[in-house]
Amino acid sequence: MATMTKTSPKTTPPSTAAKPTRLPSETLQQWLRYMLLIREFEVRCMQAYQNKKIVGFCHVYIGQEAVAVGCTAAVKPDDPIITAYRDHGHALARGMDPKYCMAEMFGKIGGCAKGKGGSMHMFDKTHWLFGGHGIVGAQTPLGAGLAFATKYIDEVINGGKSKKVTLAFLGDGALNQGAFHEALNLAGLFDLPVIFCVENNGYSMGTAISRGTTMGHDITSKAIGYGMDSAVVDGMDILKLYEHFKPVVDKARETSRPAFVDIRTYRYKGHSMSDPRKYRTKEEEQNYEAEDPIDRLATTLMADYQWPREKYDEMIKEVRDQVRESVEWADASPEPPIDELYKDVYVEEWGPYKGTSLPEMLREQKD
Ligand SMILES: Cc1ncc(C[n+]2csc(CCOP(=O)(O)OP(=O)(O)O)c2C)c(N)n1
Ligand SMILES: [Mg+2]
Repeated sequence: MATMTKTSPKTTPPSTAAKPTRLPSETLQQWLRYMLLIREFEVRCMQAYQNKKIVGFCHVYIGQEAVAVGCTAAVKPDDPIITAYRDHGHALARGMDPKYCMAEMFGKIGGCAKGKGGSMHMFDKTHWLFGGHGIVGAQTPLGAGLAFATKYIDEVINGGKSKKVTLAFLGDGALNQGAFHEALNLAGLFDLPVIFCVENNGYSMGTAISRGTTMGHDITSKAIGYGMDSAVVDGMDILKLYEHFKPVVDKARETSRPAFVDIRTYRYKGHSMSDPRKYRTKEEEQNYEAEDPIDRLATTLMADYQWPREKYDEMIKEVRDQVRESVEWADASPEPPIDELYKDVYVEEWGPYKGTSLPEMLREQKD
């Protein structure tokens, strides 16, 4: 178990980092494609919501694309990831086929959770994505638990050859939840390789963090109390994000210690589909949109890597087609049959439902 003197927590301001190595053009193109995919996916979700193809809660990720794509790029494909309810971006960045993601949005059987979870519950076992959670902060102790499990398996079964790092994403609003503090405390005590990635978009629903919603002016001060390193990173510029986030991941893997990262970002749209955003000015939104993470990366590729404009147009078209196809696929996917209601609730079928499907039970009841 760790002692508080083991590491001296410190905050790393982005400006002090060494000059980044030039990443290959292909890597940047891949990131751009993922960011475009998320943006287009979300735009189509908003349309589908207005057309009542998607119902219930729906929180889109537009503006925050660089965070999911950049952070995911900094870990290995089999490092666990867990997040809150603004989760479509993480699922797509992790490699979920957009058709499974869209079918989940539509509540169809073809969805990643057979249409039983919807927007807030994207799960993908093959891509090590553990949700998608609707209760603010609830995923943070689960993130610590994932790190505990991977560390235990690595040390006890794999002889230290499979060190993993878990990314636990949360919003700035989750900083005030008790579960978050319990998770940080245990992660610090048990030396858990988990990074608490705060997607600090400045708002918890309609309340701005700048109004003083959480104690400590610099949110990284929370990490100090739990004996872990922290960093502040720019979430609107994927190159800067990767440059500062990757060393945090590498260190967590090497030292098996947790870390806390304040990722500065912005959501362009409302908290959810029913939010008219009256609590902030158009000017504020336009200022962020002028620094758009997708435009920024595309500009870098074209200006610094001589990537042709036609290739960008081609990429946009391919992504649009892919998302349109995913909408069509989701639309065509059937509704979940009624006996799905009692499946996937317990590992083993339980109680009165054991061995009997719901339609059979209803039939029996009628007789
Ligand atoms: C425990 C709990 N309290 C309240 C809510 C209602 N609620 C849903 S989202 C939200 C705001 C969270 O904001 P933040 O964590 O910053 O995430 P963001 O929406 O900005 O991504 C609240 C209060 C909830 N889902 N769970
Ligand atoms: Mg927020």
